[in-house]
Amino acid sequence: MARVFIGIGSNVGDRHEYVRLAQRGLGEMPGTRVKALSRIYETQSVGPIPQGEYLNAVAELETPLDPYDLLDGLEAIERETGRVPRDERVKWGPRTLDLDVLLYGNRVISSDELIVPHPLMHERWFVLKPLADIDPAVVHPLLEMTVGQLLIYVEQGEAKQLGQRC
Ligand code: PH2
Ligand code: MG
Ligand code: MG
Repeated sequence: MARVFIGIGSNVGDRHEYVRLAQRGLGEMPGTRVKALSRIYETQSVGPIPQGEYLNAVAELETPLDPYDLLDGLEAIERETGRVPRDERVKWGPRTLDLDVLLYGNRVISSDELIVPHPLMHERWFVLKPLADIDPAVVHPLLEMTVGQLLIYVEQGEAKQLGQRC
């Protein structure tokens, strides 16, 4: 069983309904249990494309799925909300539902399909804040800092300098 954290984001349509659908869908993946859910935050969109505000949350899972089967499961839940397939999407564009693998235990993965830890998580308040709600002592395996420490860096505007190792 792996301890996994999933980032949840929605900024199109019935955002609350999509977040609820995500929370339910995560617990319906084979052998998977949702161990904790963060609060839900409304956040200004971050990135190059101006777009509506997001709802963001994080879920902690216990799952027997390997990272790639987990990714398939996340994409199936995204598709239930009508999200367009990966190859037709606008990078950084608005989305009904975005489910990202933030951390998969202490694993470090870098392939075409999947990068773990999520390469921008250490700079993003909308990821670190809900993750710290669940457990601020979780350690980022590349930066060897806790989520609580990373959140302080972000809130002080110093997180970008950490990025070289991710
Ligand atoms: N996701 C993005 C781009 N920008 N901004 C916020 N606030 N929340 C997100 O989930 C988000 C974003 C691409 O995945
Ligand atoms: Mg994302
Ligand atoms: Mg994504």
